[in-house]
Amino acid sequence: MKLYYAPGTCAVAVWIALDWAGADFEVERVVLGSDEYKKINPLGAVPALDTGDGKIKTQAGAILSYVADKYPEADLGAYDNIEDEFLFNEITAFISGDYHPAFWPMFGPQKYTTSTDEKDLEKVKEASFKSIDKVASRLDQMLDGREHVYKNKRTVLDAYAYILSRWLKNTPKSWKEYPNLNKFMQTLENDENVQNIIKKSVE
Ligand SMILES: N[C@@H](CCC(=O)N[C@@H](CS)C(=O)NCC(=O)O)C(=O)O
Repeated sequence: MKLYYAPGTCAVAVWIALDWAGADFEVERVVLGSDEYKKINPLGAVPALDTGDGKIKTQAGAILSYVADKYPEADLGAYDNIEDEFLFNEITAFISGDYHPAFWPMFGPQKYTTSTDEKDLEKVKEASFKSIDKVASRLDQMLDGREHVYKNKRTVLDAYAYILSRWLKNTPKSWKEYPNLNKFMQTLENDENVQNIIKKSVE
């Protein structure tokens, strides 16, 4: 199995999840949007996972769910009943569909305006800070009274929320300013395995 990744991206969450699952996998660093990588994922985005069946898997939320299902002994997914599975899918959709996209204008302001003026690009970034604060506040609320994103257990969603929340350091409000998120982040910041993966991913 091979994970395609780029440093600092949501693909590193998949790397952590595969590690937690005890999976046998290799990683390949790619250049986002390059012609070469578009042969793997036509959208040029990471993550992409090659599980060897001739079909490349994409979309972080779907891949993380796949990892949880493929390695049940690692117990990284939802509890087995319809309400708990719904909650897991709801949180996944929040992270993929609300949390992650809130950061896009900050990382790529040129995609959100036809202007090339630096001041206009800065304004797009500034506008994103409000949306980012909204979703980060929601995540903080979800973490109230618990150590994990999903209920009381470690799941692949912890890796997902952790990697994306590290991006808050590029906004005026770091994750330290969201009390529950801060506690959650500290736990993963102190996790040696997680930090080793982050180090390896930038090498
Ligand atoms: N919907 C995709 C979005 C993936 C995505 O935006 N990945 C970012 C890195 S975190 C990326 O590769 N951006 C480069 C690009 O889209 O060109 C998913 O959830 O996996």
